[in-house]
Amino acid sequence: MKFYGYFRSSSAYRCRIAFNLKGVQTDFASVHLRREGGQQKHPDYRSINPQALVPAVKDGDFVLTQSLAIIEWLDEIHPHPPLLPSNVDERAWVRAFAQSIACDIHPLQNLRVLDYLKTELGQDQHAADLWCRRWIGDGLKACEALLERRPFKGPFANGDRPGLADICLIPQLFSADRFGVEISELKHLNAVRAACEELEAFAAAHPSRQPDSEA
Ligand SMILES: N[C@@H](CCC(=O)N[C@@H](CS)C(=O)NCC(=O)O)C(=O)O
Repeated sequence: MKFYGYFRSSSAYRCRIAFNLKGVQTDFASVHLRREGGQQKHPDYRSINPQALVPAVKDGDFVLTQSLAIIEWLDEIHPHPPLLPSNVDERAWVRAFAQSIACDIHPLQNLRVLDYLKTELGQDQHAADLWCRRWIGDGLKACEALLERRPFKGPFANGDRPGLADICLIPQLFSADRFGVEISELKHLNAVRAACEELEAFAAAHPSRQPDSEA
C-alpha cells in the first residue's frame, strides 16, 4: 500500500500511528507541502487527491483520502487490535472526540488557511500565530472537558487501549507545542499523552522520526 504524507502533517501523523498500531507496513511517498510551491498542488498529486491535501493511500487501484476514513477503513480490513470500542455509546463518543479535533480544530491551523491569512489578508506571522493559538487553545480546553466526563476509564482517551481518540489527540498536541499553545494545566490531556508516549507505535510515528523529517 502506498501512503502519501508529509512528516509535519498532523493528518498524516494520525495515519502513521494507526498503521503502527496495526503493524501494517506502507510504501511511503513524500509530498512536500512547501517545496516547489507545494507538491500537494501539482497535477500528479491532485490526480491522487483532488483536494490537494495529504494524507492519501493507494492500495492497488483503490485510492482513499481523508485521514479518518483511512483509519476506519484500515480498522475494518485489519480488525485487530480494534481502534474503536465495542460498546455502541463508547464508539460514538470516541468518534465525536476525534471529530472535535479533526473537523473543528485542525482545519483552522492548516497551511492553506495560514497562507491565505498572510498573503491575501495581509496579516503578519504574529497575527497568524495568535489565530492558531486561539483556536487550538479553545479546542483543546473543550477536549479536556470532554475527557473529564468520558464514559469509561483511561489511561487512554479511547479507554483501556489506544485508538481513534488518541490517534487524533497526540498529533494535535504536537501542533499545540509547535504553535506555542499553553497546555500544562490540561491534566487529562497530559495524562493521555504520557500513556501514549510509552508506546512505540506512537513514538515511531512522531514527525522527527520520519524519512522526510527536517527536524
Ligand atoms: N480532513 C483532512 C485534512 C487534510 C489536511 O488538511 N492536510 C494538510 C496537512 S495536515 C495539508 O495537506 N495541507 C496542505 C495545504 O494546506 O496546502 C484529513 O483528515 O485528511
